[in-house]
Amino acid sequence: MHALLVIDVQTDFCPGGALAVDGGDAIVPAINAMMDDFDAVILTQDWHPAGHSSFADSHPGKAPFELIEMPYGPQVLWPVHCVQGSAGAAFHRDLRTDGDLIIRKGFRTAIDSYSAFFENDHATPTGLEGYLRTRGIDRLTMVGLALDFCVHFSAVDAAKLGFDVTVVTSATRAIDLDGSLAAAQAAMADAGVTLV
Ligand code: VGL
Ligand code: ZN
Repeated sequence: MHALLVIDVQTDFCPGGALAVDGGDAIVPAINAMMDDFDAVILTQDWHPAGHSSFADSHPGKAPFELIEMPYGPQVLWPVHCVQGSAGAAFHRDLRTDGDLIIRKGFRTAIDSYSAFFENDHATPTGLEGYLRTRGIDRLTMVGLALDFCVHFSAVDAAKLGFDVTVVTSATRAIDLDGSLAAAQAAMADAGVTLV
C-alpha cells in the first residue's frame, strides 16, 4: 500500500504568510493532481500553541532564524507561525483536504516537531508510524513544505523506520537557511530516500 504524505501546505508557509517559503503556493495544483493516484492521502499540519518555544518571540533578545540550544538539541528560532486555530495555520485555500488523515505536530510548548514521525528529540512519537503500519502502508511519497525542514526530517525518519520513501522535489519548496537545503539533500540520500 502506497500513501501520499502532504507536509505542511499551510497559509503561513506560502507567500504572504508568517514564514513564507518562496513559491510555496506554486506546488498546490501538482499536489492536488497527485492525490487520486494513491491508496491513502495523509496531510500534516504544523500546529503550535501561542508562545511556542520555537518562536523567537518566546526568547527575549533573540531574533528569528537564530539558533539556540534546547534540552533536546539545537533549535532554529522561527517567526511566530501556524498558531493553533489561526488563519495562518489553515491549509492553503486551494489545497484539497479530502484525504484520509490529518496529523498535527508541534503542539507541545516545550518541543518542536519537524518530522511527522518524531518530535525534535527524535524520540517522542507522533503516532503516524502506528497508523501507517496498521493500514498496511509500506511505501510513502512525500511532497510539501519545507523541503529542508519538515519534509527532510519526515523522509529520513520514515526511511529509518523501514518505509520505502520517495520525495517528489518538484512538489516541494525549501527555506534554505545557511546551507540547509544541501544538507537536507545529502541526509535524505544517505538515509536511502529516493529523490525525483
Ligand atoms: C517548518 C519551520 C518551522 C516546516 C515548520 O514545515 O518545514 N519549518 N515549522
Ligand atoms: Zn513550526
